[in-house]
Amino acid sequence: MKRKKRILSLLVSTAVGLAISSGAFAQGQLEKIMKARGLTQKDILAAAKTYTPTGGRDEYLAFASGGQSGQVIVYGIPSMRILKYIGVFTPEPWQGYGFDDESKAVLAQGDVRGQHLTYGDTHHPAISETNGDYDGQYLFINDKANPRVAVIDLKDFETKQIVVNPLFKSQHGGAFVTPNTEYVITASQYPAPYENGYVPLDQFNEKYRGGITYWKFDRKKGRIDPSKSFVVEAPPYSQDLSDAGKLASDGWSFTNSFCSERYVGGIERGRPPFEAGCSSKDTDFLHVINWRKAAKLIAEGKGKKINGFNVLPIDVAVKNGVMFLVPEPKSPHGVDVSPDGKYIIVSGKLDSHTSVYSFDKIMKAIKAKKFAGKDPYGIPILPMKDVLHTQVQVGLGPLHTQFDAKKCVVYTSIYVDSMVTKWDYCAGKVLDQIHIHYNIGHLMAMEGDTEHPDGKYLVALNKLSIDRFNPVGPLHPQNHQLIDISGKKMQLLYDMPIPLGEPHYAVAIKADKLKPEVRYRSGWNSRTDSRSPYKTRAGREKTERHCDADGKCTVEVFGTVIRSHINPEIIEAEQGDTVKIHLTNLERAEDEVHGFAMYGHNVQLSIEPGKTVSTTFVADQEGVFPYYCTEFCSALHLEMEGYLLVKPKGYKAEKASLKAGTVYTKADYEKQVATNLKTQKVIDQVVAFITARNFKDFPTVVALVEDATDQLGFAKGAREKAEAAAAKGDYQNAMLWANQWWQYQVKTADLGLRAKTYLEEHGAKVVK
Ligand code: K7E
Ligand code: CUA
Repeated sequence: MKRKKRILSLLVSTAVGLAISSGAFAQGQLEKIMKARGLTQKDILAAAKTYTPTGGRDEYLAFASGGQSGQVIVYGIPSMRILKYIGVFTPEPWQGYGFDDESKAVLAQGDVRGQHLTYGDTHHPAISETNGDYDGQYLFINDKANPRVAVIDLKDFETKQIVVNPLFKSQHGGAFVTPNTEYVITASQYPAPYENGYVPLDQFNEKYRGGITYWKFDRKKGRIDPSKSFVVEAPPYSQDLSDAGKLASDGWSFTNSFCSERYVGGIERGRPPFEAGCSSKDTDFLHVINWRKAAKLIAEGKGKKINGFNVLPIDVAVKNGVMFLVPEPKSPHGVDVSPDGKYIIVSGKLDSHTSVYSFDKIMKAIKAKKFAGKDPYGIPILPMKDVLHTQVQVGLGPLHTQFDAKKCVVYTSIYVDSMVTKWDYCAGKVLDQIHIHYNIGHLMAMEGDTEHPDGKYLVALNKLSIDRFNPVGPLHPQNHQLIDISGKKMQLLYDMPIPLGEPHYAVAIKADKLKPEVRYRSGWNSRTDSRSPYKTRAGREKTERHCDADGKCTVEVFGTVIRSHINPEIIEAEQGDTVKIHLTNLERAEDEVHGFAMYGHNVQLSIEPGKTVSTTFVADQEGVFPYYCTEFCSALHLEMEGYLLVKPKGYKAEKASLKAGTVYTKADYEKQVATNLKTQKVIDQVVAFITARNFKDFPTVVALVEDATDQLGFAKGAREKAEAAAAKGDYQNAMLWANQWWQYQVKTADLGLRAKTYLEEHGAKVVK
């Protein structure tokens, strides 16, 4: 009891930040809460390890596959707070992904055989590496269903490119990068003919093929270059996961397979199903590939082109010592290379062992030409016993392995037993086991597949959550479980439900390696990373209507958005016109995003500071179509609105002037001016506060000040218009412009106050 009290008071003093002397009250509070919520000391300890105080940041960022949602999920560790869903293969309206023309062009790159696809089955994200460690620049992810790879730039967490594999008809074993991201590796899964035509299944052995694709990544451009990419042809063995060699095994890659039986099902014809036929042999094949040599052969013209893509045929690969096979236990799943590159760990789903292969022994066997024979395609098979380092009994249904910071220590997911096994692959012994809820697939340790894993935390990515959360219908959330691996025994800390498709793989990077931007350069097309030709400056907004020789007309809007108006606010078109709207966000302040939604046209844009986005549609119905900003961006956000007016063909206006609304007088105008002059005094005080301090030492404040200066400039312009109208006795417009003058002042004050708060919170100093 005494010990328990001591732990408690320690916890309280650290967690609540109170000195021991004043801890008694908090301790009493804590005990009360623990009792009321039924929490144990273990729970409190777990909470202290994951709880991140308000405003706090996480040590790691995880990128998880969103499975068949076709997205990537970004969350923090250890808090397990979701930060973003990145639209990748699936439209995502909040981000305008798949709604603005710029991102539609990215999704269209992923069309397969003329078919536009609006989902993907994402499995394995990979962070770009430099010298075998995450560099935080790019993220890649595969689509298993439609063999594609997407490139996400971690400068802005946006999808920039989708490439389609023109040979494969499914693609699972990727994305995995080589140690300097020279290539992004993806392997086919279900064998199929490379060509797109019909080939009967009785030609399976001869015409159906697997393969491993090495996508050349052009880091300067930040894009994959398909013309320099290639496929190493492989037998129809149902290739599964891959991993790239590193250090000792750099230049090589490893891909396993689960149906070297080459079985073809047909359950409806009375044949045993695939599952029986694909698991009948005791072993399948690990493919060991010298990708560096393969790349050289392709460069020398030793490959051939199929569907316009480079292919290294099996016979050329075999003749040049590019491909070897190693038997691996029954229907394996994961293949993982150790941080030093010396060992390759393979887990057989139907075996209770993991098999550790020695790269050194593999090389020795190859050098000595010590083969156990050849497969039907002439590929040399290395004798299993000669290249095995050890086999360890880890539990039933081992799948994937991740590496700890501690030498030789690894974690393997055990699917059937719902466990994680911690074991030593050098000495070949089990160290610890922990139960998982339920049926773990992949698992992720911090930077756990690099040359320098961080250890600390492990996340179990589970296939089922069953009874772990409040029930929400037959479709359950997915369950990511956070485990503390810093001690000798693993400790379960937290369950995080994710309401998106199956979590396959995830990768976690130290957060301080990421350097995302907070705004775009002005007028930026974020998808091509270049200045948009539609960039529009303040005061240069315009709407044009041009018609071609066939009388087809286009209304083209070059507009801007800034708190709190969309310019233009009225767009006119004739029924049948094509409407193109380009909008540039003029804001420079952090997080000042505007949205743009329009009635009835499937238009929803996200316009982050500096970004230019476009939408194109046909105004095929006459009518009135309001549009508005979809982000609550300021006090007058609801007023951030406008109308698209689509007139019937040949419509003639009765009167050309706009005269709706309230009528204002000289008194109204003068009252508004008095308010504005008072507001200016407040602004002057804030400006005095800022300029008296070393604000130039704070880039965030400098940006805010620039933005505020802009707004104040706009205020000046509006004031001039108001005064000009008043001089002419036009109090209607004088009042409206005086009001607009005030709106700009409010925005200036808002920015100024944000800057002032920042300076106060960051200890700015008074300068002389
Ligand atoms: Cu779900 Cu890597 Cu596609 Cu295993 S994979 S679990
Ligand atoms: Cu911009 Cu609301």
